Amino acid sequence: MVDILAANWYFKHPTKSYSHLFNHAAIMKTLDFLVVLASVACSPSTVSDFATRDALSLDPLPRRILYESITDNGSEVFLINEDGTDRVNVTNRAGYDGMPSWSYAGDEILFVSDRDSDVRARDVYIMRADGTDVRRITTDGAGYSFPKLSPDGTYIGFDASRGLANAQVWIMNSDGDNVTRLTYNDVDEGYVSWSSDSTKLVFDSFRDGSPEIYQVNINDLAVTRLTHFTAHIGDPRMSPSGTQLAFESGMSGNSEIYVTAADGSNLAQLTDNPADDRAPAISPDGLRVVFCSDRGAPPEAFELFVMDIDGTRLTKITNTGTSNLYPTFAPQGLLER
Ligand SMILES: [Ca+2]
Ligand SMILES: [Ca+2]
Repeated sequence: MVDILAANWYFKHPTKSYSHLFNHAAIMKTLDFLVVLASVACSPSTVSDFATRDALSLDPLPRRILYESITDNGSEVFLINEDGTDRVNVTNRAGYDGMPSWSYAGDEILFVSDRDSDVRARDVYIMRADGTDVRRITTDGAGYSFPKLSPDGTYIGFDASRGLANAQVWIMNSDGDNVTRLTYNDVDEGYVSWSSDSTKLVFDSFRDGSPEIYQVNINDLAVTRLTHFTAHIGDPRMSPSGTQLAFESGMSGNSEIYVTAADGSNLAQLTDNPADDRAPAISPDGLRVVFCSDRGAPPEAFELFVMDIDGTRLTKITNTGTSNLYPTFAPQGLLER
């Protein structure tokens, strides 16, 4: 569905842009280092314990985060490290480029852009993670939002109205063919994310009169309601491991970040701040959460924050004074670098 944050899409403020790209050499060097540690970990007894702990505590490279940021060029797709370093503008063109998500291998970025439309209609595109080799996937400009590649690479899940009165949940083949509608309601439904086995899509909807989180099976269209909080709730995101669900809700008075088990049980509140805390995503190892918040930001602006899965070690990682939206951690392949 078209998110509340969408109201900020065209909100423009001056900001810096960066053109440097992924430091692949450093990634490969660290990979070699971890291979050495892993070989040590295969040795007997206490050596393996120490080697494992050392490998974790060294945290050789910060996790990489993909997001949309509003700049002088309108929205752009950006990458940034979880410690706020190495911020890169991947798209760097006038017009809308946003709602980015990773391919499972982390080598490509799916996103929405109006680059080929005279009327700012948005289609789905894919590019290499360094911004090169942009390929157009859809051509009808049908209001595509939040496209996500399934972990097995077969499908793209998304929401769009496609001529209907409300946004609904759809899938299409990864090349844009065979568009199939998955939900049938007269309310907005969307902001999809995939289950780890590529068979289900989590989404938010007002279908039962209040905003809740649901899951649809792509094979038989069976829908399961995951939350029963009867309070404002949205921005659901299944964790890459498929074991945790992150979302925002106003159930405690204002928008806060929450995590549950994948079935909606075991609710945990991670933030407690009068600001608007939105759009959470969990890291592939389940240890960290990235989200956007207007705490300390100018009106209509959102900055990115990262915290541990228990809400501790909160760090602000952007400071643009504009809106930084829809963050997501790099997939496992890039995390274990
Ligand atoms: Ca742009
Ligand atoms: Ca809050």
